[in-house]
This record gives sequence, C-alpha cells and structure tokens, in this order.
Amino acid sequence: MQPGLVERLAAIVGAAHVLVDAEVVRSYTTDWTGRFSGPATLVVRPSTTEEVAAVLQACAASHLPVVVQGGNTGLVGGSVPPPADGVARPAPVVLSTVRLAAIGPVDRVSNQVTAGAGATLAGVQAAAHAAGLSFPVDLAARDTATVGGMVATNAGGLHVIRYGAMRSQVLGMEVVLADGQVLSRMSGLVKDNTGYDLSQLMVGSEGTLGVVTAVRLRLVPHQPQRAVALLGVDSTAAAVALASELRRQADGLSAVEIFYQDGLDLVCHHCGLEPPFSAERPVYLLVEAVGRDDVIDQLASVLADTGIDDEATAVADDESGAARLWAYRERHTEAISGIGVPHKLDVTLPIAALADFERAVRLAVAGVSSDAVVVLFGHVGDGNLHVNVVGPPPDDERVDAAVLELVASLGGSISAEHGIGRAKVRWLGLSRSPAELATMRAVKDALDPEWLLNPGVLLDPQVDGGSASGDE
Ligand code: FAD
Ligand code: 2HG
Ligand code: ZN
Repeated sequence: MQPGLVERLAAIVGAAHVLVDAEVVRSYTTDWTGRFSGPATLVVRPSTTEEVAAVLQACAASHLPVVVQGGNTGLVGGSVPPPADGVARPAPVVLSTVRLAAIGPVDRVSNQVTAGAGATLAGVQAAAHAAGLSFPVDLAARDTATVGGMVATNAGGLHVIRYGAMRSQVLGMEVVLADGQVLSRMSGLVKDNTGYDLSQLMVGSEGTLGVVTAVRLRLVPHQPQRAVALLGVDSTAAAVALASELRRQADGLSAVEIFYQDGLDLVCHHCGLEPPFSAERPVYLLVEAVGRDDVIDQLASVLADTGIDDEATAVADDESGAARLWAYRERHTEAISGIGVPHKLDVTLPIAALADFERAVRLAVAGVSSDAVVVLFGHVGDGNLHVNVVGPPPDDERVDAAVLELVASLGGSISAEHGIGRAKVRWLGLSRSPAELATMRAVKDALDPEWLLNPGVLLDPQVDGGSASGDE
C-alpha cells in the first residue's frame, strides 16, 4: 500500500468509504460465478461525479490501476481484480459505484429518467412503473445489477427482440475519464449529430475507457397485459423454426427463450419446482407477448396456427402464472452454480446455424472433457445461446477454446451480451479483425494512456501498446 493513499482518498470520500479491512475488501474481489478472483489494495466508494473524478486523479497520480465495480453480477470476471500473478505491480483499487444510486424524477414529457450508475435495474424499473411507464431492459439479476454495469457491458436480457439492448436505451451519459476529466452529455436529445458519440463509445467498453456516473435513459409505454406460453418441442431446429414464425406473426412479441430438458430437470431439482407439465420434450420455448388488450387471445390464435402440441404446452395470462413459467428459464443460472463453478460461454450465432451449433457444441465439449456437464439455454430469438460447462477446473481453458473456435467457424460472435471481461480476452481475435483490434487499442491509448482502468479486461495490456499500469 502506498504511504498516504488511504488518507488522500479519505479526504475525498470520507474515511468510512475507504475500506481496508482484509475481510471486507475480500468481499469485493471474487466475481458472481466464483471463477475469477484477485487481490485489491482497498475499496473506495465515492458518492458524486466530482468525488469519482478526484479519486481517479489521485489514483492516476500514484499510477494505481482501478477496477470499476457495480453490482458484481457480471459473468466474465470484468468487475474484479486480476489474479495475483507475481508481476511487480500494485494490486488495483476497487471503485464501487454503490453510493451513486440516485434515481431522478421521471420526466413524463420526454419519457426519460436520469439514474446514477449505482442504481439497480429493479430501482429503475420501479421508478418507471410508478410513473406509468416501463424500462425496456430486464434480466434475472435485476435486484443487484446496476445501470453503470449494464451500460458498460451493453447488457441484453430478456426483451432485446422487442426493444433492443442497453445501447438502445441510452440517451445521455456522464462519465469520468482516467485522468479525472468529466464528459457530461445529459440533455436527453433524441437526435444530436454533433461528431463522435462518446456516450455510445462507452457502451460496452467494460470499464476500460471511463467510469460511468449517471445515465439518461429512455422509457417506453407500460403494456398492461402479458401472456406467457411454455412450449415443448422436438428439436432445436423445430424451436428455431417456431421462433421465426412467431417473429413474423405475433404482435407484441417480447421474448422468445430456449432451454432443454436437462436444464429444466436441474432447475426443478435445485429450486424445488414441479415440472410445468407431465409430458417431457427435449427442447422448450418460452414465449411472451405484451400489449394493451386481447394479448392472450392473439397469442393463443397464433400458436394454434403453428400447430402446437397440447400435451406439452402451458399458458399463463396472470402475473403469478407468468412468474411460474418464467422461473423455469430465469433460474438456470443459479441452478447451474449449484453444481459447480461454471465456464460461461455466452455466444451468438446466425439463427440458421443454431441447430447445427447445438449438436456440434456438445460434441466439442465432450471431445476435450468427457465428464463435463453441458447446459444450454438462452435468447433464441436473438440467436444467443448460453453454453454453461461444469466440470473442468476454473483455469482449464480447453473447453472455452473449443466452444469459441466452433462459434467463430460458424460465423458467430464469442460474446453476445456479457462482454469479454477477463474470461475471453485471449479469443477476441476470433470475432474482431486485426484492424479492429488496432483501432480499439488506439482508442484505449488515447483515453487511458497508462492503461489504468480495468487493465486486463477486454484488451490484453501485455500485447504491444499500453504501458500496463504501474509495471515500470
Ligand atoms: P458489474 O458486474 O459490477 O460489472 C460489469 C462490468 O462493467 C465490469 O467490467 C465493470 O468494471 C464494468 N462497470 C460496472 N459499473 C461501471 C461503471 N459505472 N462505469 C464503467 N464501468 C462499469 N446479462 C445480460 O446481458 N443478460 C441477461 O439476461 C443476464 N442475466 C443475468 C442473470 C443472472 C442471475 C446473473 C447473475 C447475471 C446476469 N447477467 C445478464 C449478467 C449481468 O447481470 C450483466 O452483465 C450486468 O450488466 C452487470 O451489471 P453489474 O452492475 O453487476 O456490473
Ligand atoms: C441469462 O440469460 C443470463 O439468464 C445468464 O444472461 C446466462 O448464466 C448464464 O450463462
Ligand atoms: Zn442471457
């Protein structure tokens, strides 16, 4: 620990918000999956943009790396320090956004709201709801995931098919750069073509270009009715065909999700749930539609036209029934963690390649780890599958390599919605060309010349360029 550091930071945020107790610091240094962990010098919790700026200036003056942490629900290790690797550099400071949690009044003229980076998704959803509106992004970690983390990862979630990912909701941002400069563009203008869109550059930058402190968000009309159907089908190809049909036919379609019988069994076992119906099918589609009226009738009529299998269908038109059906899909993540530390490979494929991928990925994993458990699920409407593999030790990356190389060979992307984090840095070149990588590094060099923000996340500081924070 550098002499005087604690006092300098305490003078900015107050002594109570500079955490140095080893036990307390440790509670910030392991990610949600348990796969990624590394030591931190201390944790600092600023409560305003000005405090964030002063903290970053103090860290930059000491050449100290900074890891930004919101709700720590990210699944690629980007919110925690790198493992101690013997390289002679100081362990990072963890900057927690927990105190940047204010949510402003909903502006019902523009249908927008300003939220602090540390505000939770559930908080934003509740504020929107109280004003008769909705926030369009939803995901199962809603009670903990923060607006800043969701912007930094360009989170997708359950309703991308209808509203787009986080990027589509961002109408302004306040962000602090590595040297403490504040960029603030919070006017909420829907149209504003005045040069580079720096707010959008921050979306998906995973804490490597700046610390987001507040975001201006788009809200959408609240849809009072919701219908949810769970449909058992015979194959991935049948699920993909049905998803495409629904996208063509069903008004108000807001989710088309997929999971498999093995995942359903695991969720039922882990969460103590009864199966949705007595018939079993290899593949399940969860479909949701929202609207103002007749939503259930419209969805039922579209489903009837597609010739669904009555034995393996459950439909819900009230909140408790909808929640019951959604639980089978949403609780996969916690159920998988119940059987071990997962390798999470969040990938996206051309929709036409999904069925081939589903077959090939099981073989590819078995080829490198014969006793691994593979659980697949995801957002089939977006071509996004979550490949979860439990069995191989956390640092055995052969399974990761096999899956990601297969994805690239089929024209997919190695990250659909979780980001690159620390988990996939080695494989970024499978989805980005040398010219794209060089341009990303140039952006990083320009905004964070010492590579102090989240070093080792997204881009590898050891590859040429970037002075790898405090190594010297
Ligand atoms: P963190 O985990 O704290 O951080 C994530 C990344 O963002 C890190 O690189 C961090 O450094 C950076 N960061 C955080 N805050 C800031 C900030 N203020 N400024 C700059 N950088 C910052 N993700 C999906 O996309 N779709 C899903 O459906 C989904 N479902 C999930 C379900 C469960 C049960 C869980 C545990 C996770 C799920 N996730 C999902 C992943 C996760 O919730 C998202 O990635 C979310 O966006 C992370 O938010 P967070 O606040 O927890 O960020
Ligand atoms: C989801 O869609 C999340 O539920 C989590 O993106 C995915 O646990 C996972 O692999
Ligand atoms: Zn997902």
